[in-house]
Amino acid sequence: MVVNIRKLPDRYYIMPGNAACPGCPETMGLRYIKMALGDNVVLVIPAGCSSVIQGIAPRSGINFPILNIVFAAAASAASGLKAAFEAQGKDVHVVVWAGDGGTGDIGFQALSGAAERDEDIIYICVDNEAYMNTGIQRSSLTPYGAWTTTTWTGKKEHKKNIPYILISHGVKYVATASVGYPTDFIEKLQRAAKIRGFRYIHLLAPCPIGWRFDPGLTAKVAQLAVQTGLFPLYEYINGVFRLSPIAKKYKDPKKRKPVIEYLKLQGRYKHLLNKPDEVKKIEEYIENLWHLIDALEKTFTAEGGKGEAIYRSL
Ligand SMILES: Cc1ncc(C[n+]2csc(CCOP(=O)(O)OP(=O)(O)O)c2C)c(N)n1
Ligand code: SF4
Ligand SMILES: [Mg+2]
Repeated sequence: MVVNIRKLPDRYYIMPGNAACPGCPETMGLRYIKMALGDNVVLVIPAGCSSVIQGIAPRSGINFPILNIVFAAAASAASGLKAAFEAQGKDVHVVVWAGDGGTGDIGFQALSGAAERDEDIIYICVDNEAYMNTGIQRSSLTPYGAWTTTTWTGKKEHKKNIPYILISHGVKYVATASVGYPTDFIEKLQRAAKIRGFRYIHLLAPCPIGWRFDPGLTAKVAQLAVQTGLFPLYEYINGVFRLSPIAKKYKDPKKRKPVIEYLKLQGRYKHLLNKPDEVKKIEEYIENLWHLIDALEKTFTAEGGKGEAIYRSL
């Protein structure tokens, strides 16, 4: 399945004059969801930037149905909503759209429970690597070295690997995506929509406010994360793992861009640009991440090359 983005519907899903900052990655991602899945979607959004962008009815900044829910309950509320639709005989995609704080920290128990029960929902983590809506506090998904208002000298711990944790739950579908590669994200959404059961997509969403970069560079920063090897793009469907076509070449360290190109665009890394030991720690993190990718590729293969056929059939 290859998507032609020009042929997808492009209505006013995100209304002009909404409350998002210029260059906001969350409005980009929300628009792609509707372009990919059409009108048969209800979103479940816990507290975060997107619930503010959405605004207050009847002057909503987002032009599709949304259930707002408390932080800890997004995945369980979505599970109940899906069951209610089923009881009414309605086939609706119930999609959670939650931040990294709402996913990796406060909503994690509900997420893990819904994954373990194989609830028939799509869960998307929109990962801007901090609690942006309340003033850029660190989350467990903030990366090593990054400045936030609660890590003034740079975070000392590495990012929690949520997609890997979800693969360990043995769910039907896990993918990583980046707002810098909309076609890849849309294709993943459409593949996920064809599967029943629990599906998880981790969407990297660089935030110009919290990461301290020029708002015109959101897509570029989102691409650089992939091109430096810091954010590998992949899919895991029914026990088969594969690197996404656009990300395959970054398996080879020589094809990756130097991570400093990514770091130097962002004010949140300003304090460590002249500290080679700190940059080295981030380079080592990238190496370790790719060792894990290598292990996943070797572990989750389909016999007789059936893996590619599974992907092509969806
Ligand atoms: C239980 C609870 N704790 C704290 C808050 C305050 N709060 C609202 S939005 C938010 C930040 C959300 O961060 P994230 O989930 O990463 O989404 P983002 O704002 O970055 O999109 C916080 C801490 C809350 N609403 N409920
Ligand atoms: S703080 Fe970042 S994620 Fe939140 S609305 Fe502004 S640009 Fe978007
Ligand atoms: Mg966040």
